[in-house]
Amino acid sequence: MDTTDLADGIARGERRALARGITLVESARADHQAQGAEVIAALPRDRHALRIGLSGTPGVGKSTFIEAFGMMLIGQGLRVAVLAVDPSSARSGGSILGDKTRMDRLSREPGAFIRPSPSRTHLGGVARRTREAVALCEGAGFDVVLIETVGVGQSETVVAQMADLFLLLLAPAGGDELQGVKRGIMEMADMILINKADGDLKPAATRTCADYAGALRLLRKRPQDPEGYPRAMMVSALAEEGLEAAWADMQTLVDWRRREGFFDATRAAQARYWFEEEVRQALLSQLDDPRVRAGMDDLAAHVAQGDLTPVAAALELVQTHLRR
Ligand SMILES: Nc1nc2c(ncn2[C@@H]2O[C@H](COP(=O)(O)OP(=O)(O)OP(=O)(O)O)[C@@H](O)[C@H]2O)c(=O)[nH]1
Ligand SMILES: [Mg+2]
Repeated sequence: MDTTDLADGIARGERRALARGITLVESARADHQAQGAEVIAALPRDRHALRIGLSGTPGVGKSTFIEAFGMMLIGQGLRVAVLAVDPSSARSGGSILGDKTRMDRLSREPGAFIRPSPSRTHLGGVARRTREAVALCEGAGFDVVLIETVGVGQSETVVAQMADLFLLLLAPAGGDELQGVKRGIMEMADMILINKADGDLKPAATRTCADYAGALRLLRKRPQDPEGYPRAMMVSALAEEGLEAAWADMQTLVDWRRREGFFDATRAAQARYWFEEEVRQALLSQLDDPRVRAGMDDLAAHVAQGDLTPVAAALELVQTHLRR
């Protein structure tokens, strides 16, 4: 495989080349991953997409929103890529098929690219693959990269750490309680979108939106936010309402952050974070080496017999068995 040809194809915006590039970075094979890295290195560096992270629990309307929001962006002449981070192996091919039908219009647009999540991989691997897929989409000249994740546990953090904007999609709540959204996730959100604000659900959506607007005001002010952000607003992905307003507010926020230097500062901080994360992963992966494993088992036996303290044994392992 000629990685230069592939990179050229991606840089020309060819979707098939992009799909092949993503397949390389998603592969479990080391040689494929190395080729993928070569492709990324050969891409033009002056292209930058707006990276938008989107999270929400199953059924809140993420796919419907992405379809409608994506079509609106396409209508404005923008090219849109959609990636997904899905760490749970529980989600089967059924959801991906479901997504294909829910994103039917978008998937047929020449200016759009939709890539379902690689399944059955652990979160550490998913994070790297998704970042590389984002880099490939940027190199292919997409204007907006939407990174979707289902709101379960850690994946929001992963997505928020690779996005310029992080959106939380919520459904209208029945009661007056704040749908058990974890504080940590609220604190990551730049905008909370109350979806399904249509028909019978409109009054509940209005209440939910007010509740979250209030909750957001109570959070500690973040330096990267202008007055009025993070904000909560209502949308209907199904009725295609509120999407332009949401996009306008996103652009206001991004423009402000660019002017004030927070946009670049956040990307720099994210790059640092991922560097450190890669170091952690590389160190951890050394523990999978059979010789290290054997040394560890040996030391563990001594620890179990009481010949060595856990601390002393750990130090010995690090000093004698790990590559330095
Ligand atoms: N009334 C109303 N229904 C909506 C809206 N958006 C989505 N739905 C419906 O909610 C259901 C779930 O929508 P999806 O877009 O599949 O939700 P999702 O968040 O992608 O779900 P998962 O992929 O399972 O995580 C579907 O029946 C949609 O038609 C909306 O704005 N209003
Ligand atoms: Mg979906």
